[in-house]
Amino acid sequence: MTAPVRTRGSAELIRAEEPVLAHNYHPLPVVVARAEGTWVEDVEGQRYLDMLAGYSALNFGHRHPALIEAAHRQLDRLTLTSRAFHNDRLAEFAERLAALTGTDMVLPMNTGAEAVESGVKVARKWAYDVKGVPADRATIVVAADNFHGRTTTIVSFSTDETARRGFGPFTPGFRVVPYNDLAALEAAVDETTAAVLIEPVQGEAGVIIPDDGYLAGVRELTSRKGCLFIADEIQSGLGRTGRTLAVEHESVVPDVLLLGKALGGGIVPVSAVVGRREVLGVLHPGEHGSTFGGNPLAAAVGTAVVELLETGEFQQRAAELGVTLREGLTRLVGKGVVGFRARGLWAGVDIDPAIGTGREISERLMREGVLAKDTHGSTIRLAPPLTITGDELVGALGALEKVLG
Ligand code: IF1
Repeated sequence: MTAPVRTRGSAELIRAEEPVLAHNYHPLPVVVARAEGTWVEDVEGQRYLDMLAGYSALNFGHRHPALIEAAHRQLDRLTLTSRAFHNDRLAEFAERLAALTGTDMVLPMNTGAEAVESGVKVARKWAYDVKGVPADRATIVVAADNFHGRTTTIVSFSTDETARRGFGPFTPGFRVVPYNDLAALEAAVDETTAAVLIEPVQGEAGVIIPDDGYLAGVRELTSRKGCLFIADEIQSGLGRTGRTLAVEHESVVPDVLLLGKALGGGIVPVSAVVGRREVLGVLHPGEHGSTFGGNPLAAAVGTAVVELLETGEFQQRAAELGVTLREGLTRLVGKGVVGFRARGLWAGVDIDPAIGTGREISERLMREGVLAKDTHGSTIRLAPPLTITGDELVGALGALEKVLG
């Protein structure tokens, strides 16, 4: 007889984690046991509206039926081959992702950080093999207050001391300039520059939206100076801002796009570097790889995600409900909200510090049945699944108004 499933309560489970789980997070005191759509349920059966959506990994809500069906179907056929062999899912995933993003070539990876690391390696190799930069001299220009992941090379170019402290020595070859500053970027790009790597909207920094024209300016500058424009759309992409890609708000086409999070539908880690064949074509057999990159389960789920995005329905929903989000936040300015930035179903909301820290506001929202997360200081991030209904969104805004009152 199989052992009965031991159902420990939330408090007991939180206590049980303490001695055995690394303390690299400070989670809200909620223990989620099941979820569907925009709602999660804790161990005691208490329901919460999810306004974080896995930091934009759950754009299609928890356990979207089409994605779960694709996963179940593939689980019953084939889950992993490694890329030592072909599998029957990968071609369609690559074809449809390239078509969705308007690119020629796809490098399938797993996590966002792996896509960023792969983008750095491809840009450097392009600089040596195509642009002619002398060996080991390539530079990549990034923005201050960036967030691109947690690996040692990526935190090498972070400007967040908490993300860097204790992890040196760091990878050289990166230059940091202020975000949203084309003059500074112009001064930093020279003949050694392989690429400019930026987020079209800076997520962790607090949903920082650049001035109109900035992305177009980066595109013009990188084209003129002969280096690559790499857009990290891992958080901003795949419908979040009301478009398939956030760069579409300025009709800009980067050379390389980094995708992740929602590409795996909130089911399996799926990321990808997509771009022009001239760039991704610098990789040859044996030069880069990953055990799980492009695995058939990831490809099957990734294809189902692309299929959801091909209709434009989720992008439309984010754009339309983004109006409700903006209107609701505008009404709260002066009532505890000192300012906000919003694009599509994504907002960074600056709370009056006198009312509380972002963490304290998140804890109060939790008690109102809404899960959200602070970024820094007194800023909270709102990024619900794109499946949220207008009524649910209005309810979440009502909860925010209540906790600010
Ligand atoms: C954590 C932050 C968000 C990302 C962008 C690459 C990655 C991320 C623009 C790396 C990942 C995650 C990491 C996660 C929380 C979350 C986060 F708060 F950390 F900064 F979203 F803003 N590029 N962001 O946002 O992707 O390797 O994680 O798959 O580290 O706590 P990953």
